[in-house]
Amino acid sequence: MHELGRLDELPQEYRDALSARNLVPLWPSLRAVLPPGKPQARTRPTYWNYQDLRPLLLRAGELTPMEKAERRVLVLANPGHGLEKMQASAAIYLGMQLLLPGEWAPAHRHTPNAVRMIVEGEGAYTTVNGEKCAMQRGDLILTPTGHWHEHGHEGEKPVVWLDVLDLPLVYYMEASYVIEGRPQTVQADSAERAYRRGGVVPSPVFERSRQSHPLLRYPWAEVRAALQALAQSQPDVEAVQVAYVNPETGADCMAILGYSALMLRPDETLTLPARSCAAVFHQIKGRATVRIADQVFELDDADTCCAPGYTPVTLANRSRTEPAFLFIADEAPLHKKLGIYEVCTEEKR
Ligand code: 1HN
Repeated sequence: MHELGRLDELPQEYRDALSARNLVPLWPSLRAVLPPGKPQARTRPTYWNYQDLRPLLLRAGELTPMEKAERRVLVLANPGHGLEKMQASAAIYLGMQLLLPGEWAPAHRHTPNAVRMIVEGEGAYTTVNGEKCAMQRGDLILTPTGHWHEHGHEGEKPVVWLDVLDLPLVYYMEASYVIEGRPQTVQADSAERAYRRGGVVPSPVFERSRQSHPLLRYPWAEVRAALQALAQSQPDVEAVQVAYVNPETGADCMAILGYSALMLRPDETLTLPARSCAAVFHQIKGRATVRIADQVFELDDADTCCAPGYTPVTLANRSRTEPAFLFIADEAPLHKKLGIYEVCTEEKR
């Protein structure tokens, strides 16, 4: 690929004349916006150790009362994007949120989609459009775009969860905003009971659910049981992985980011093919080694790391006796909708 003309090769009066008319020559920047063979990722392989950040999060609980925070969060920011951008990847935002006993995070709704993966503690809940969702370690709770949500805590010890949002994308689209609300009235029943078992959905004679997000809480006990059953029933399956889906349609549970849980059998090593989308790996339980390009991260309980797109990722269980469970968030639904999704089978030049 030959070199193109540089900006400094153009006469200053010509450049000034262009700028004055809001015009820009393409050729000095063409290689930057269209690099050969493979994108130039800002997203860097990055790792956050939970035991290391936990005291700082608890300290935020002493330094900043809820009234002054609304959401008490330490953002897991990727240095490749600049910390102030609060991005883990191009489309993914990650944050560790702390709620102390008796505290309450007021109701609001916003355009970015959020999910929460519960990390530690008991007795907290999120109410989403009137449905009170208990928060227990490993549970996944959805807060889709436009849904009212507030958090409360009736337990005794601090509760922490990982927030995953598509905020960077929605913000970039100039579509990010919030509406404040009043405390929600809690409904008597939950969708979780209506969608008690996969493969069987409520089917009234007249019509099926038209809700875009019929199920809001995916309890860890059920997801873990599904993984263990899959590992037992299909010992040859390449990856013991389940996707969090809409039980009515089987499609990704959220429109922009995809969510799944993966079990590494004792001693197992698994190489995920490079895909166009970035991904986040969060250790629900166990000890996994995550190799991303030339970086190696040793994940323990509640540790998190992120990988840029177009990069193979190798996961290895460090235990010879216990399974390791990972929660994965990726940008695959977004890439598929945009038509830019790729599984990279051969090495990019
Ligand atoms: C938000 O609404 C929550 O509701 C957490 O818990 C993190 C980060 C950015 C924008 C909105 C929450 C958030 C957020």
